[in-house]
Amino acid sequence: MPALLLALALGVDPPALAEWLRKGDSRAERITGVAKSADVRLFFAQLDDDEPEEAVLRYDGDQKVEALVFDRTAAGWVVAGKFSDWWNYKPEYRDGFIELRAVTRAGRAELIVRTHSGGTEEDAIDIEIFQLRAGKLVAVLKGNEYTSKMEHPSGKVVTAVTRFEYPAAGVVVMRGAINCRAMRWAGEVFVESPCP
Ligand SMILES: [Ca+2]
Repeated sequence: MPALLLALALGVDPPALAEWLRKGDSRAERITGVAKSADVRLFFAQLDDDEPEEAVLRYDGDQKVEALVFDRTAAGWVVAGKFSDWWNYKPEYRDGFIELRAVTRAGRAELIVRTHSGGTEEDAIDIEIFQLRAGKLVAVLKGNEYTSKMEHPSGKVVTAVTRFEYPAAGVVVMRGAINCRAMRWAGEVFVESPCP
């Protein structure tokens, strides 16, 4: 993250920044690079071990959607990370861009970020699952969701979709038409596990 962004965002109250983005206040552009946003969402969630909830601010800009993740410290709010989805951008990408979900343990959410990337045949979405540890966002799982064409044994070309599923606490399943990969949380990291 640029030092300037970090410095500007230190002490900035996420609800205030959300208002500035909605109204087109020049302070919003200095912090985010976006002058005004028509779709601003502010989420609070418990992302780490300290008591105050963290904040995630999602806003759209010119052909992109972005999110700032704020950690609350004794010195005030600090930006822990910034994410952006812009490749071949469509407004509906906003909905799945940021997800806050307790993947590995109850009462504490992980941050799931879904971004689009280039491809000719496939519609691919890169997925990263982050945990907030001591103010730093640590990626604990990476993968892809995608739609691809494949030939069925009958000779017919079928569309195969692979999606992330969260069937139980600590379990992530990436299931496609003919493939399945499962990961189980082992306390510090995800490990390969039999597909349920
Ligand atoms: Ca917290």
